[in-house]
Amino acid sequence: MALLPVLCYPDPRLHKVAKPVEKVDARIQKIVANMAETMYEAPGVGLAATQVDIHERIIVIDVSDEQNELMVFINPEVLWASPEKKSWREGCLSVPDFYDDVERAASVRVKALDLNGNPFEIDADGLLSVCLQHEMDHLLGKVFVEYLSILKRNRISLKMKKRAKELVGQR
Ligand code: K1U
Ligand code: ZN
Repeated sequence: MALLPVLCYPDPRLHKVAKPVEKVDARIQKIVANMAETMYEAPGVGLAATQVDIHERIIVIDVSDEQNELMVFINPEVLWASPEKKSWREGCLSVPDFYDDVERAASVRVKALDLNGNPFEIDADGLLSVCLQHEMDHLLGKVFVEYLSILKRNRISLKMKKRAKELVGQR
């Protein structure tokens, strides 16, 4: 297994639209294993393939307290979203150290393929619902800061660019 570098906002590659996985095979299983290792190491509760510069529809999530309940979603699709909305303070491994409130559907029903290529459906609410919607946005090239005001987004962009420059200067 390997740790994968996570792209940081405002990297333009975060805006690429991921393609569906055609076949769940050993290559995809290896990507999933590496994504899971990267998510746990960060640490995070989710990771979309887009964030590690792989533009295929793959998500890993673990919202358990012990971080020992890995969930894998290949080619995820929202079947239903509740009209009821809920606001949640979100973070993102591609926008480290920034957190802000985003309003999304309170509950969703999602269908996807598992690690063996078998279809399944899941009803999600709470953090799992938020995380699924956040990660599925990544697969569409959308980062959560795009829900914030243009002022906040520009401020985050500037701070992230400054931080990237400082990191290069330290090398
Ligand atoms: O997509 C990502 O970058 C992962 C992101 C998922 C997420 C978290 C919260 C709301 C919406 C989406 C993160 O995991 S950010 C890190 C984080 O929230 C966390 C880290 C360690 C323990 C618990 C939470
Ligand atoms: Zn994210």
